[in-house]
Amino acid sequence: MLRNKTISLIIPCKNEEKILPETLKNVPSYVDEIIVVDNGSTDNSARVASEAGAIVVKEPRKLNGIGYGYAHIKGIESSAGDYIFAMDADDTYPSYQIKEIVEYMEDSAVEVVSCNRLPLKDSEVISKIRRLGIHILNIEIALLYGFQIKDTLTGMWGMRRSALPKLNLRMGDWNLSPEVKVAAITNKDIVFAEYHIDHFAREKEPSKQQIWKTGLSHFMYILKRRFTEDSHAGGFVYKFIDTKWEVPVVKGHKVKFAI
Ligand SMILES: Nc1nc2c(ncn2[C@@H]2O[C@H](COP(=O)(O)OP(=O)(O)OP(=O)(O)O)[C@@H](O)[C@H]2O)c(=O)[nH]1
Ligand SMILES: [Mg+2]
Repeated sequence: MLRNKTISLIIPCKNEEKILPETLKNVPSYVDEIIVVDNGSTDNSARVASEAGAIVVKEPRKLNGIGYGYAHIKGIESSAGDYIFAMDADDTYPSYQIKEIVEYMEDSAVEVVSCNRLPLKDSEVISKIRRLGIHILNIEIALLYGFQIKDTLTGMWGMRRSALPKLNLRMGDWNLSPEVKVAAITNKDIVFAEYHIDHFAREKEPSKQQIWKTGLSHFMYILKRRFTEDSHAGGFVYKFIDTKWEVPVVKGHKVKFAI
């Protein structure tokens, strides 16, 4: 608990038994509940998590073989905190920064914080090709939505419970990650900000990420979403496709900024 507010931390997990104890050990004691959402692990991740004191929830659903988004959605449904944070199981995100982020949110009107990894202190931590992919998606969002985000794909974020119904998160696969940011940016009732965090290299467990496939899926998701459910949104490209050459201002782009 911080400033009388309870904090839930959701950790999606698939086969991370070697690194999970380290990740959980590093979570500060002011975090009220840690929910590890196991999505079909074939190793001892679930046992390791419950031995470390986490609540373990199972979520079997997958979309195209990936259950990352379903795991987050299940974790949110199972959580009770005033603040809901999320991060990966692979000990690459700084749970020790949750305190400063909550204080920052408490002292401002910010409702959703995306924890931006860039620029990195150690450039080796995310490969060049992945960083290029992140920049391409950042540019895509800037062109389509007129908002400059610095890290579309961070796996760490925090939000007040009040933001949840407004975000309406639905993506079951990896696209939940860009969905969180785009949903927050486009919602006129959500005050969104990025917050610069530390980031570390994945160790002990090998990466199972298929970066080209996932990257293309993100690109298509952001593009499709802009012309379907976000067709009201403004954006740089809009003036080229709107015959009146008007750039609509998205109402409520109040405090969309980065620190
Ligand atoms: N619930 C669930 N979690 C998954 C799934 N695949 C991966 N995860 C977890 O989601 C988080 C992010 O996955 P990562 O493999 O770290 O993805 P990444 O950070 O993009 O790439 P690497 O760290 O290089 O592998 C980790 O905590 C994984 O254990 C899945 O299908 N279901
Ligand atoms: Mg990772």
